[in-house]
Amino acid sequence: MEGFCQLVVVTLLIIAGILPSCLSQTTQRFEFNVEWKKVTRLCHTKPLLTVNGEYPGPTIGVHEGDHVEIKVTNRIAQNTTIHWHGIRQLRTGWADGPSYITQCPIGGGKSYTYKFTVINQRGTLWWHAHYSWQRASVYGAFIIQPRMPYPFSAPIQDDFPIIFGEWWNGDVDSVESEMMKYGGGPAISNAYTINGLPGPFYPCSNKDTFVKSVEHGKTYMLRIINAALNDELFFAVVNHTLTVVEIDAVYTKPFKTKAIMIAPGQTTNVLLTANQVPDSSGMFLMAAWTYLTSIFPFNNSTTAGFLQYKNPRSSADRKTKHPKKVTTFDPVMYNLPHMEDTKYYTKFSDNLRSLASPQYPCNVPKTIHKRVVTVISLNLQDCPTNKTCKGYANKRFYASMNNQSFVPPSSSILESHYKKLRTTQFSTDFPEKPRKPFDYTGVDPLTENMNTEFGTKILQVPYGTNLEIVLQGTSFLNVENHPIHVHGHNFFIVGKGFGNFNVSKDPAKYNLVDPPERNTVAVPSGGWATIRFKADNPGVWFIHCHLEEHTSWGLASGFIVKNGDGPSQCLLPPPKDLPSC
Ligand SMILES: *[C@@H]1O[C@H](CO)[C@@H](O)[C@H](O)[C@H]1NC(C)=O
Ligand SMILES: *[C@@H]1O[C@H](CO)[C@@H](O)[C@H](O)[C@H]1NC(C)=O
Ligand SMILES: *[C@@H]1O[C@H](CO)[C@@H](O)[C@H](O)[C@H]1NC(C)=O
Ligand SMILES: *[C@@H]1O[C@H](CO)[C@@H](O)[C@H](O)[C@H]1NC(C)=O
Ligand SMILES: *[C@@H]1O[C@H](CO)[C@@H](O)[C@H](O)[C@H]1NC(C)=O
Ligand SMILES: *[C@@H]1O[C@H](CO)[C@@H](O)[C@H](O)[C@H]1NC(C)=O
Ligand SMILES: *[C@@H]1O[C@H](CO)[C@@H](O)[C@H](O)[C@H]1NC(C)=O
Ligand SMILES: [Cu+2]
Repeated sequence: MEGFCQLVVVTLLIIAGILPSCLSQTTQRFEFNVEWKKVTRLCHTKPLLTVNGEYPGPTIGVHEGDHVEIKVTNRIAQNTTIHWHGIRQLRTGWADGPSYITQCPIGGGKSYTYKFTVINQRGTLWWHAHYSWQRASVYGAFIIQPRMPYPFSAPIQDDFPIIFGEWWNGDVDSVESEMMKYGGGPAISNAYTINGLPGPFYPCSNKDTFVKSVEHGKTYMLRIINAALNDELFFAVVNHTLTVVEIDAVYTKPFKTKAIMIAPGQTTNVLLTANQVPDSSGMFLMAAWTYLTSIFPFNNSTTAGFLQYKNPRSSADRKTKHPKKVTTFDPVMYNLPHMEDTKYYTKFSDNLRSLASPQYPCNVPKTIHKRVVTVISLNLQDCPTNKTCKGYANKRFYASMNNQSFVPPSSSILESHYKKLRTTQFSTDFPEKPRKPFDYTGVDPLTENMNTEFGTKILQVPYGTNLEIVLQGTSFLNVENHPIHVHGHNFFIVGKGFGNFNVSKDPAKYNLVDPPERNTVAVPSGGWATIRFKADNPGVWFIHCHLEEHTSWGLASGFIVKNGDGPSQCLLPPPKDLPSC
């Protein structure tokens, strides 16, 4: 069957005359060396895992329609993989990157070339390691230039990435291994960063501050990426308004806001016009801090950088070359919402709408073939006999979807699926609704049995299935906003709300006209979100919470999209250099 698939592909491509035009398309090649590099922040020097010694890693810049080949060479003793976050990977699931889902990891000293074509996507995405917690420092921007002019009129003077991350003074690998060993929460990071720089509010960090110079009267596009491991963030620029024009590489109806909320895994393009009158320093602060919905410890601190006006209209001479020393901190002045301002987040996310223009239509499935309702939950597992557990009440933390805590297999699910291997490494019986319904957001958590089941259960759907997934948050342990990321597909967020999803009244309120299209949805804290998409990409696709601690605890699953009828609906054969386990 698969052989037949391949044969037909080539034959039909030649008949259709597609092959020659494919061959003449632009191929963009990059080389990524995953290697250690000594880096100092907050006066702490440590070996940091990097790509090509850069932190953040190199920006990938391509054009819509380009074919991309990135040769990743692993120059460390540990395994690694890289994920091109948000790239659809149409029929090229082998290049998606999540370890043990679509590939075995790249071992030390080995290389693997990720090959894919950027089809019908434009804007800001990003890439990151997808092996254990390596993405703490192995990440960078993935920018797709459009073939057509922007659908907004403002002439853009310049555009630049604003990538949020987290810095630990210590070794990040041990943060994860400690957490998994004792079942407690992870050690919190020492700083948030903008483009790898914590900024002036941290000790010994004034010199590590991101500064972008701008010209008065000009408009800039900020390509904002949240690469932080475990924290959702608010971001704002003092005295400037932001106009949101794109999320997750999809244009939106433009709207103005004083601040954005961005969850790990998400990207947001905003326009900023440098139209303020600066003081003698010529500088305006930009800052990010936590959007807090969890009771878990977090770093109550602020990362900041500056816009530096090139020609301050103020008469005073500007002498400072270094960012001005900031001593007072006033979030209101900085345009930042209060950390626990869920109302602000709700209003902000209600404003996100697809552009839905003739050129950029919003192809939301109006009808569905299958609805899956999944509870996304934290869990408190009873401690194994004679073990020490450092979660709550001498138990250990886990997380789950429909009470299934995902255990990664030790070989590639995509490879097993493609080769039709008989395996007990995974099964396709993920429960399509909660087996034991309860009042998800109303339970008094600590009186409940919060244990979970462990396994590697995923869904399987035929090619072309219009799939609806209701992501239902819970009050187990605590209510919390979870950024759920789907690989291989964009989806439409057709509905959301607080409390429990009600199938007899909520679907009637769905937005099937211009819902936001993205690859990562921040599911309301103590509420639910419904996503819809056409499963039109044959392969195996990971779904998981983009808070890394929750993925480690098992808040993940996945789905197989089977091959369709024609050659254009078949997964391509695996590349020759695909790593093996
Ligand atoms: C949190 O942020 C402060 C700066 O406000 C920093 O000094 C500290 O190291 C950070 N980390 C922890 C674990 O508190
Ligand atoms: C922002 O604008 C207000 C007036 O609208 C002014 O009082 C304030 O000083 C400005 N802040 C900065 C940092 O320029
Ligand atoms: C963060 O720290 C500030 C200053 O210490 C404090 O006023 C505020 O309550 C803290 N916020 C949270 C959510 O802990
Ligand atoms: C737990 O420890 C006790 C005392 O050290 C021992 O008798 C018992 O066999 C242990 N149980 C298990 C399951 O290892
Ligand atoms: C989840 O599974 C565990 C282990 O089987 C069980 O004890 C618990 O009752 C289940 N919880 C729910 C909500 O289904
Ligand atoms: C769901 O909504 C219907 C219609 O409004 C209502 O009758 C029903 O009680 C609701 N169910 C729950 C569990 O709240
Ligand atoms: C790397 O991955 C392979 C394949 O899963 C595994 O056998 C090996 O133990 C891993 N190596 C390290 C250093 O973790
Ligand atoms: Cu989560």
